[in-house]
Amino acid sequence: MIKKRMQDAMNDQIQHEMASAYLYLAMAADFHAKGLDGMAQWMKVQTQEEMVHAMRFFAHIDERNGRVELKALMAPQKEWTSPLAAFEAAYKHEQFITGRIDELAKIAREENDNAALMMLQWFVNEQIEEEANVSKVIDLLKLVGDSGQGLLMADRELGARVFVPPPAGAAAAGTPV
Ligand code: OFO
Repeated sequence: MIKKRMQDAMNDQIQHEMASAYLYLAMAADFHAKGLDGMAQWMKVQTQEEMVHAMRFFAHIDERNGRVELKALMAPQKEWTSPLAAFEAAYKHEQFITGRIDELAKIAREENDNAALMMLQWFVNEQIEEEANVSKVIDLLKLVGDSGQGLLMADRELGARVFVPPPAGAAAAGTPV
């Protein structure tokens, strides 16, 4: 059975992952409103990934006989001044999430919770990818600068991103995807 301290920390993380999904969905809405449908698609895929992250924590708590407790979500920001500003905000947010995962791993070590530690290893790797993905887009947008044509090309490229659902049952503890 999962210990209360670990369960509480993971319930907080479900809230963080859902807040991430909400933030990226708000960015998608802003991109759609500005005619940047490719970037909106990129953010919608990111939203789906965040939901998968939340469900991994949900499954882990549940499978270890714990109690999932959902918390309130705040309304996200509605508008960003430019695509670069939005992706920079996303990058900053991912760095915050990486810090939360590190904190969870610290709690797991302190509680001698090897099951949680194994499950969290997936997230440690995932956060490297999350930060790298956003960072790549920031580099691209910096290259594009003020070029309208460049922005349209970047929009088309980012619109090619597709969501790959995890295999059935992969939300379980430590299952590699
Ligand atoms: Fe769940 O990784 Fe982004 O926030």
